[in-house]
Amino acid sequence: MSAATLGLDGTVAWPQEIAAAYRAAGYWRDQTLADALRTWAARSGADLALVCGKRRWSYRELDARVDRLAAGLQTLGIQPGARVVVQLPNCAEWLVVFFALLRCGALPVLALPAQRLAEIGSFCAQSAAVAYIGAADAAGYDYRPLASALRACCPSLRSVILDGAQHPFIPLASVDAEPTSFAPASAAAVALFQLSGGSTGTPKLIPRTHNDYLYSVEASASVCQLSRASVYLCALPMAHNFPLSSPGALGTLAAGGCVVIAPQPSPTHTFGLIAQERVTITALVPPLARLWLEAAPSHQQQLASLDVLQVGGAPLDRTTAERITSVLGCRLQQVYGMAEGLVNYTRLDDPLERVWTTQGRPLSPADELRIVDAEDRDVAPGAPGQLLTRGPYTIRGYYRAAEHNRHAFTADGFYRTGDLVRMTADGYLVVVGRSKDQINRGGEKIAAAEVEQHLLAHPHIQAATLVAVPDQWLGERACAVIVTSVAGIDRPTIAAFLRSRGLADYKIPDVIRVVDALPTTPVGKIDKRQLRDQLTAAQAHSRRSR
Ligand code: OOB
Repeated sequence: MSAATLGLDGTVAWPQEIAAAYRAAGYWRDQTLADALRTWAARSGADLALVCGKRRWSYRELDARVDRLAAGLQTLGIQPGARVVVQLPNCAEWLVVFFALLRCGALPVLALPAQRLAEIGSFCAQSAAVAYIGAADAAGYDYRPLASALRACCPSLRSVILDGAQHPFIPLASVDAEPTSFAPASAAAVALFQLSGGSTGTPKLIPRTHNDYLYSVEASASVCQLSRASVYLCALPMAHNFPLSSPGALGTLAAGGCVVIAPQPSPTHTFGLIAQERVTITALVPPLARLWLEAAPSHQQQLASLDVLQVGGAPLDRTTAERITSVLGCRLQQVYGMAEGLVNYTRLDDPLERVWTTQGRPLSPADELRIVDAEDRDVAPGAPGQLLTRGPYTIRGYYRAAEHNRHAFTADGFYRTGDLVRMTADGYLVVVGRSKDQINRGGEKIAAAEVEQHLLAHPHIQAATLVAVPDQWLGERACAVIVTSVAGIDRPTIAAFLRSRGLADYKIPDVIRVVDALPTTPVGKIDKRQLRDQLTAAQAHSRRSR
């Protein structure tokens, strides 16, 4: 940690001279995100800012609602600097809550609707959150028991605010007060927390400052050529960095466009909206892009306004990439990004071959990339290696995680992405694999260690490991390989056990394999590579013999 400074608040700041250089270059403008919304509202006042169901709000209306909620949050005692875990489904309230917290100086921790007590409890504990803001129910799930359990297990939580709930919770609609003014926050301070996909037992909090986040939002809007005419469909969960900031909902507002919010990303929930609102751009993960491709031929007319489809979050195969351009009749943009910062885009005027076969190049001229071998030595040009990066919107450390940061960052502040990439002669990245112990289940990230810990808590599981197996639809699925002395430990038993421990559904292993012993490497570690190879070969064999 030689070059960076560890703040008293548990965040790692950029070294002063580098921060000064980012300001001098105009990347950091020292404006907070809450002030940015004010600027956008002053510029685009009467224009349509967002559409959600029957609600159609102008920029002025969005800004005014944010003012009232911010004042209401203050009357609840939410102070500047306080952390608040937000877990809302895609809806207009998501944006109002997000900006209202920023306006009153509080720091939203952006949780996903799919996360459950194990994850949300850990975020509350790690951030010492004073409040949780969620929904009573969404997509068929009742969040009230989770909210009650949080109250019981997180001593720092003082307010549990739920949209659509009554006593004993605080109904979101009741949090309202006459607008008031707030002391300005520093744009160099942490604005919000993203969550890491992780490779360790506990997902880490990613502190993003106003300066770095706003820069990535505005620069992304410019690379994606967003304008007043842009209509962005927010179909992926809004808390995720991709639909929020790459350029996503925030980039659209920065450009004066309109954000259309879809409750779910399936064709049933989106194609009608695309036609009705004349959507021009949206973002999907590869499995959803494939789902859209299947449904598109019979709905061609509905998709006529769609100009750009961004695909990212997980590897996109060339066949699907080609079909996006031919079947959907729109431009494809590959996006390779991470909640920690760095985002790469293919450019809208790139030749098709490049768009089909690479994951883009960095957003910013100030993004620094190194591709290195196991000893951190630069590999030969074009050779694959581990990607390290630092820059004006890539964090220098996870929140309150000094020990973990020692491994996750180099001494001179490069973030170890855990991705294996190669760089083409013209500076584009191709993601070829991964060195981190993670499963990328169609864009949803699963830290193997986290699930393994839960599996090992089962009284009849003596050894357990989680590995990725290839899947035609999702790219990868999670396979738990376990050693157990008891017959009849099957997937339903394990799924019920993991759910009872509060683990999100997407982290529950898709496949369970029982073995006598786990293979080990010469130093005695579990040999995941061997297991992966065996499972992949067995899968290919059973497919051939079917
Ligand atoms: C995005 O962010 P996260 O934090 O959920 O996941 C980051 C990781 C990357 O390190 C990489 O392993 C994988 O997801 N990934 C891709 C990819 N985009 C992300 N792997 C292959 N091809 C791609 N295009 O996933 C994210 C954040 C902002 C924008 C886009 C994606």
